[in-house]
Amino acid sequence: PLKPRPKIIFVIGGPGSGKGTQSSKIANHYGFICISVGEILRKQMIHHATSDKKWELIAQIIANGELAPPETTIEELKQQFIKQPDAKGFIVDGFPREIGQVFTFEEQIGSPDLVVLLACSKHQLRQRLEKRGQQQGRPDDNPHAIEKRVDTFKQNITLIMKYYQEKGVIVRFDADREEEEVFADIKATVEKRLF
Ligand code: UP5
Ligand code: MG
Repeated sequence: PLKPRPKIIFVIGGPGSGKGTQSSKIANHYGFICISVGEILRKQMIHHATSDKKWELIAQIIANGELAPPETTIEELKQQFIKQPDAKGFIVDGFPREIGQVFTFEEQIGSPDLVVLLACSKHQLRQRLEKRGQQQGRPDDNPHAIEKRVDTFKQNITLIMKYYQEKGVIVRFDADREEEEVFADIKATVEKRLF
């Protein structure tokens, strides 16, 4: 018998909405592979930053809170899918970021079974990221880049939402709540829609 196609779940939302937190919870719970596009880009940029002009530029873009070139992003993401053909499912944290990426992913990889949208107030986003900035120092957790990341998200989310609403695959979650409360709701939705 044919193996079932791996499930694909996108987790999107503003910066600090809990994408990374919820994505790893879902992945752990269902034994899915978690792919964080932001993490991959950060790793690559640290690895190549001093030796490669392309990644030097991407490091600057990310530190500014803007979007990395879509070709590079898709290429990195595609590698992860190719590398792990036997996965039961993939959780993609922080992708797509703009409507062009929605189409490119669909052409080159496939369509998501579910899109989890984490809706979080701007106040809550800022508070979480400023706190993390003091503790960990991600290069883009400074007030200027945080504002830019929020703006970039706001500019792009409307078209993405509209597209997935028409397909009937997007579900919005109130992400201002406690981690566990948010996760319980996501789990109920995943169970209903994917299994
Ligand atoms: N936290 C989480 N949930 C909480 C809750 N319910 N209550 C209280 N606190 C909660 O969470 C953020 C912080 O809040 C953490 O300290 C957490 O403990 C706490 P996290 O789970 O990290 O949220 P997340 O949404 O993942 O926030 P993140 O900062 O990672 O979001 P971004 O969207 O900014 O970051 P990402 O890594 O996805 O992208 C970074 C950059 O990469 C982008 O700005 C862009 O430049 C680039 N990029 C692209 O160009 N293209 C892509 O496709 C992807 C990324
Ligand atoms: Mg994250």
